[in-house]
Amino acid sequence: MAGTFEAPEVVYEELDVLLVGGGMACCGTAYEIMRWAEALKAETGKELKIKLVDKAAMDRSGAVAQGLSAINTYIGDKQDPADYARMVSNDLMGITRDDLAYDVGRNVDDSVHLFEEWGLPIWKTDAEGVRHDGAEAQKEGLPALKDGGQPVRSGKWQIMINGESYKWIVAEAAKKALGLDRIQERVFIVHLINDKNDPTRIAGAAGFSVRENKIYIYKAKAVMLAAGGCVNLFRPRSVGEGSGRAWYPVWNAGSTYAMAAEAGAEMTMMENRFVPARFKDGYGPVGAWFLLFKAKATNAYGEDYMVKNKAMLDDYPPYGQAAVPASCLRNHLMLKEMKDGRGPIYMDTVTALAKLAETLTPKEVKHLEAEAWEDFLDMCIGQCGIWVGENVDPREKNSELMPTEPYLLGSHSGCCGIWVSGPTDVGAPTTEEYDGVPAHLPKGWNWGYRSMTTVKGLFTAGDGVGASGHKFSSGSHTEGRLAAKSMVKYCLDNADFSPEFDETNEQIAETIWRPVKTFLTHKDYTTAIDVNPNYITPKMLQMRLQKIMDEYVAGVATYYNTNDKMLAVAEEKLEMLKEDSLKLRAKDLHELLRAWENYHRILTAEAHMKHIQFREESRYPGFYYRTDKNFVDEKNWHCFVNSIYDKHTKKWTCFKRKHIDLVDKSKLFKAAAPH
Ligand code: SFD
Ligand code: AMP
Repeated sequence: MAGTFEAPEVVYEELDVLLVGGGMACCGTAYEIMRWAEALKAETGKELKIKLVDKAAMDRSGAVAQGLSAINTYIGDKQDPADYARMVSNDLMGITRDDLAYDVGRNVDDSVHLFEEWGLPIWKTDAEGVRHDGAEAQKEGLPALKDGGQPVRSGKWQIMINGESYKWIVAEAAKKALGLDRIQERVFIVHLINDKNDPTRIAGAAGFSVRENKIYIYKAKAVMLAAGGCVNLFRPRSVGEGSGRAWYPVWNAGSTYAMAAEAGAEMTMMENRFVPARFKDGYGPVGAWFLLFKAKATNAYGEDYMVKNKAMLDDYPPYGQAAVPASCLRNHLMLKEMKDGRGPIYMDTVTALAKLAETLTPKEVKHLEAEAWEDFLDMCIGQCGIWVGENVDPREKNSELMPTEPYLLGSHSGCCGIWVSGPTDVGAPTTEEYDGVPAHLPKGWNWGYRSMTTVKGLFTAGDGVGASGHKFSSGSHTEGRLAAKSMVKYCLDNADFSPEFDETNEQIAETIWRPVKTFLTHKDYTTAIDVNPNYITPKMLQMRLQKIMDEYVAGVATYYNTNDKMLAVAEEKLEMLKEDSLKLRAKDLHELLRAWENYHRILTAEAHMKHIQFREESRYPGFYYRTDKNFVDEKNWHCFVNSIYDKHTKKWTCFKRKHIDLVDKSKLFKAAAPH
């Protein structure tokens, strides 16, 4: 019977594997898992019941929705995975898991080759050294990457694509592999469910349809949780008519981090954040400008702050000595100019394009100019609107850059996320053993199944995996694929396990629908639907969260500064906000979505605040500063900060985990510096 808003239908399904999310990572899992599931069926006759649920429509869901114009991780034949692990570590101030980065590095090209096979046009350099965009390269029949075709590199790790339809292409392959019957779109997962008999094990997940009055409850042995990063937990720079614009997608609402934490998974590096420098107001990407067009950013007086403020890098040995300073340090040098009143900051597009015209043919220049527009059209259409609206011709007028509000993510230039089990064959063999197999990784880095969290049966990938950033679209897909294989193995090894929920179906349904009930119970108390002492609207709650984070947890309002006292204020206010979230109202399904997204944001924000509070240093200058501990303290804090949340007491416990380099990092630094 179809449900009503007052009494939703409850749909219950028993599965072996549930995939939560339909972005790059889950598309990777979806593509890969069927191969292993079919092999399992051939061998044992057992058919795994698999389902993917996405809160949106896979063709355009997740961070790649608008498309991209570069694949930021492609190793190619001139570098190796260890170089990649080194770069990842350097950009994230030395604290990343080399095992995870190396594993992505040695597998990522295979995903890129698949994208090309599925039809993604990739720019190529021909035998004469002439560049062809993706469409032209296809038309000219230039060799595929896997057959030795040479990509056009925008940077050392990045390759150019014609990527407006990137997500369509990747989703199509995932859908084809999985089959449409195994996909349920427009279902928002609200929380994961633990096993009744073993709280450290996963038993399923529950959510609701954002189109129909239906609650979905899934029982599953293994769950892939890859629901992206977290946006809009800080007050954004965009206000008024620009409100809603952000750099990372607003629909990535911290679901991955919040749900994993509530299920008891160990989190890692939740203090890390990404504050991208972006074209002001439109949030347009800068990578192509810096790397492909070789543009420089300057202060208002035309001075290159990377040169002018270079000495500031010496405050951060050894990271300051790296050939390419970390993204946060680049921000650090930029912020100096802004704070000292020498803003605005500009991307010097005029000089860059004029310089290119000196060496390129007119046809090539025309093509690059078109690419400057297409870069935005591919992945940030709003920025084109601003260029058009403000009469910007990049050959004649420079554009302002601005450091944005902070974002939490684990796949782009950030590394917050969940602590996962690493590969079994990376690192030096140790004397430890795991289930009789000699261990390769430091203690606590591997517990058998690649990409499994510390909750048995719960896996993650992409933005979900902590301590290993710079995976981007291709690396996230790769991680999804790597997890697929171990998820099938987990199901095989746990064939006799039958999950039991630690809460009843009635309790689950009641929790999910609580904001609706709150609304229906109290709506007639006032005549103005949004003004009511008995409930809080999702929008109001979001503003309250953003204000707390902005003003006390190093948002743009304080130039990314915070201190122990401000964090203590935030701690108290967030706790009260979490309490008040029980009063969220939902007047329709759209608000129900917003209500739960904001609940996920609160938990993510709380984790971020607690980790910054615990780490008594400023590990990421330019992303945030603890003014009471405004230094990088290699001696005491060259370590992971991990945490566990207790869903019953609603308390976080933070602790240190030892960091070990598996790849030699000395190559990174020009001068030998103490490490
Ligand atoms: O210009 C639920 N990214 C770039 N990657 C590149 O390779 N090249 C670039 O050029 C990149 N750039 C870039 C990028 C992203 C954005 C937004 C811009 C520019 C403007 C990064 C990648 O896009 C990113 O690394 C990956 O997409 C991460 O993959 P993944 O799978 O971890 O996240 P996702 O793709 O966002 O997917 C999330 C999915 O979860 C769903 N979802 N489903 C059910 N229940 C819930 N509660 C859910 N919550 C979320 C979503 O719908 C989605 O399907 S540039 O900056 O460098
Ligand atoms: P972005 O557009 O800033 O997201 O960057 C896209 C890619 O270019 C990412 O791999 C970044 O790490 C890299 N990148 C961006 N700006 C710079 C820069 N100034 N120097 C080196 N790499 C950069």
